[in-house]
Amino acid sequence: MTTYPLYPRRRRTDLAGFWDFQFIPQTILTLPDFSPSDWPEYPEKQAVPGCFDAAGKYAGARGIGVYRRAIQVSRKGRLRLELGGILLIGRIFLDGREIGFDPWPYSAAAFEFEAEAGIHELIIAVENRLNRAYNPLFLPEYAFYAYGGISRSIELMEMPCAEACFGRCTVTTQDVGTGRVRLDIEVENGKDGTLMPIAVQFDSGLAFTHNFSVRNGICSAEFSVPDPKPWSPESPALHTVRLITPDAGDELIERFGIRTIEAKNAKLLLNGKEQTLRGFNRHDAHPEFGSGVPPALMLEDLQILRSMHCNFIRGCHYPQNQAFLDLCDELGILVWEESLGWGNSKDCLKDPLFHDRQIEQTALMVRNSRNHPSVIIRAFMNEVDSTVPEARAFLADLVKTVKDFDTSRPVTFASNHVGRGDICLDLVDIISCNTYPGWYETYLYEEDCKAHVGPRFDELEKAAQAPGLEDKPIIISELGAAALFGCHDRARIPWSEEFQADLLEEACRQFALHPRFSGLVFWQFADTRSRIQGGSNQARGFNNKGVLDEYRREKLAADVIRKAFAEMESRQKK
Ligand code: ADA
Repeated sequence: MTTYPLYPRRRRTDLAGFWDFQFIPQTILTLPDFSPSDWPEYPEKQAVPGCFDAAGKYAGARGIGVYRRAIQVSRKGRLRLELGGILLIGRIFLDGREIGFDPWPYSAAAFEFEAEAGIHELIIAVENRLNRAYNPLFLPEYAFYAYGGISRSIELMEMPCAEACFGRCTVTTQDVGTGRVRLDIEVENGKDGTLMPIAVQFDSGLAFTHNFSVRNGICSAEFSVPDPKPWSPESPALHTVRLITPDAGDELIERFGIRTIEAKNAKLLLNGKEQTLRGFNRHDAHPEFGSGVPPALMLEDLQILRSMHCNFIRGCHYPQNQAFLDLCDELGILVWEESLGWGNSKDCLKDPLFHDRQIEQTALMVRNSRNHPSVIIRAFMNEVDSTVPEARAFLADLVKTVKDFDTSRPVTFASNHVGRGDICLDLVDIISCNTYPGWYETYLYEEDCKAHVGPRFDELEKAAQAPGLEDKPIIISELGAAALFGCHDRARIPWSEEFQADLLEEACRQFALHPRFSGLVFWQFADTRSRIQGGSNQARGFNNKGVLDEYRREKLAADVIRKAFAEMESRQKK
């Protein structure tokens, strides 16, 4: 599925479809030892995008999925293979020669190579084996299921032979009222210190030529968008900018929204106006498709969230599908996007390969999602052990990675140590609390579990008043309780739909009593498969804290939240 940016003058082939496929179990071979010539038989077919291990013959299998198809190249030259995200890591071969290694699960990444005109054989071998040594980004202890496959879009692009060609153009709002934006255009082969006349057109307005001076391969200037319409959840207006190189050899269209987002005076301000976040954590997952969620399901999820009066999604716990972000832009859903991490310990933080891959994937995420107005928060390292000094240096590196490229959005990480030993909160712009009062933090069978919510919220509010933190907004980034779909109980005991509904209702009530909070983001939207080991808390091998089950059937809590969020929304409008 083609997403923004668009390059109308480049030949672009969507490689989605049914690819030849073979599966090599992890007991036989690991990815570094794979060579296509040793494995010439492809007895099966596999859908791309898709996850080979979600359902069907290879459900639950661990090993290497090898995908093959023919590609057609119209003329000799440079090509770019654009992967929307693979799982977990992959090696890419053209006519038997390796042309790329992709160690960044879920991340959009591009691989360039040269080829002659004609038909070529493309092979992508992806491995879903959990291996700390060479895939430190997805570790065995992560609580959600590690699916495998070419799970997102895949496209082949023939690069222009033109003298200069475009990379991306970053569009940053300078002033919402006047529609002032800054363009930073990446130009390949642009000579530093020279002037480059680039044709610029906003929306369907008049095109004009501007002489940009090239500095470090970037052309920058500010413009006022004609007839500017601000982007907001209530009115998600979008604009486009079309750019054409001097010899008309290349053309780029970026889509953007005119909006600002700030964390200021302990509030979140969207276009200068206080914004309260109402939403859910959402995994990109479904039992039939794994993480290869089809467009129809993305849309359905967003429609359900809308029906619950949500304005926000935390995309847990990895970079989001660009097609999904395009849709959030169009529907006006605010998004927290984070790079892949989960409960990383001190040992992890000391691993140099883990560190480097974290930096690489976070940089990719920030660059890929640069122009989505929906993305208002950048994050990383969910529930890292933020009580240890090693975490400070590590998180500081990640903050720098984001801010070196983009200072226009607040940065955070979801902490499960707020008020309980976190030493890293001063490094980020928003204090984000993962907290489970009445669930993990309770002796479940004897207490009035929901009575724990109020005191915990008091504790979090107090923590946010510590010197140095008092100007930062604070949000509840996770709170939830498990309920088995269809499990009803008159005594409203844990694991029943009634228990979950009561606890989440109390969280909404307490939220209204704690004005210091800027957001309430429940864990989680729908039930999702958890890691194979499951553990005593993961009945059915699922994380059952969804307010919908994995097939998007509502539990009682969904309607409770629908009502509570509707009230919050009308309070905010007043
Ligand atoms: C954590 C974590 C989530 C999920 C949740 C739970 O806080 O961030 O990914 O595992 O707990 O359900 O226990």
